Amino acid sequence: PKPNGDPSAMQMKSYACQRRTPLKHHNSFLTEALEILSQNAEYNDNEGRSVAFRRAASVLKALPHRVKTIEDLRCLPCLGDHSQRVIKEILEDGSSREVESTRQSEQFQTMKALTGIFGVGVRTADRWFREGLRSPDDLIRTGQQLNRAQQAGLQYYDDLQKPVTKAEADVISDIVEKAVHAVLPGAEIQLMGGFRRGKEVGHDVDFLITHPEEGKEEGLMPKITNWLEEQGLLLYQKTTRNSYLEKMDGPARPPNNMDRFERCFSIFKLQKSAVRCKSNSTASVEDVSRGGENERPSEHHSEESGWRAVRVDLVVSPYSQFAFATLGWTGSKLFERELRRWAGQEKHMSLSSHALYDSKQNLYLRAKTEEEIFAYLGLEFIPPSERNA
Ligand code: 8DG
Ligand code: MN
Ligand code: MN
Repeated sequence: PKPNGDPSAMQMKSYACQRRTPLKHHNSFLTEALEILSQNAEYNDNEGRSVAFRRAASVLKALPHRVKTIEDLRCLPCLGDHSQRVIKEILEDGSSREVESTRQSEQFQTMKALTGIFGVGVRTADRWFREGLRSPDDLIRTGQQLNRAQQAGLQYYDDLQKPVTKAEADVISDIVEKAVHAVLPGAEIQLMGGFRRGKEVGHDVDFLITHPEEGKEEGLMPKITNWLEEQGLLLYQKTTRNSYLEKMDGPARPPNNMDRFERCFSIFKLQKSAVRCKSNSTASVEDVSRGGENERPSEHHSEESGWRAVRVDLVVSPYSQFAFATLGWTGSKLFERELRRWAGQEKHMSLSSHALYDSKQNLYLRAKTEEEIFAYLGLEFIPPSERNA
């Protein structure tokens, strides 16, 4: 490492997992623009392009100062011609024509609105767009075939569009803790995702659950969701086994013995009074456990009721995989992606939320903490609050 104080010592590393990326940074005026282009590429099923723009944005998030001139970009990694052109235009003219026309485009706005519905992915949204649909209302109006998730997504659309606050996440944490301990004493629950990285708001609340006695966690999820359902706290839930392996690990998925994560996508019914109580720090979970009043089957408007819908993700991990699961569910998504790319390309290892496999030694590396995993990977430990890549 070069000495501190020397400007050339400020060398930007090229993998996001080698850098510290705080939540608040100095270049939102540029990163928001690049992220529009990234999102648009994703809507057009161009993953390579999408990741390239996201990496470029991420480099700017890690800079300790605001970019003022194009000279400031010299020596920075991950900035392709296209990203540089966009940055240059914003620095010179205050905005980029490509970004602004993308933002205004009917396709972009429609895809944003439709993929914003819980249960709707890019494929489905794109099909609806090509059929002439433009908004959630259009889906209802034209009587589209919807699966159970999408029906819930529409029913609670307004609520789920509203950011979840940390205060709400804390109330949900108390509820999840109570549910888990009711069905499995001694279980451990950890808040994951954006809130673990220090975000003040999120689109959902993520939890990881385990038990120090390996095996005790098996079959836990249905017990948790049954308890929650009995208390009238769940508006929607779908529990899946193995979805992670199928979706994200592709052909290189680890062997069956690790196929054991249970995941639950859910929508909680959160009493607003509980959040107010919690803010006054007089909360009791009893306040939030009354449900059961009759709901209208159609769209829910939380202004008119005492509760709101909140997206919650629950994951159950065996204790032996807990460190990997913790690392894998903390995010950000780009940070995770870069960790796996680093492992594969630089270390000939394969990292997942279950395990770390060393291809050279032909063995799985055990870890009890995130710190150990970073060490195996030859990376400096990056705390969750600096993983906002
Ligand atoms: P937000 O909710 O505030 O918008 O941000 P977030 O908490 O960072 O995003 P998230 O969509 O809730 O995702 C949280 C982390 O969970 C993210 O870093 C990646 C991880 N994650 C998924 N899906 C899957 C999956 O199927 N498997 C694994 N291992 N991780 C996943 O989102
Ligand atoms: Mn989240
Ligand atoms: Mn989530």
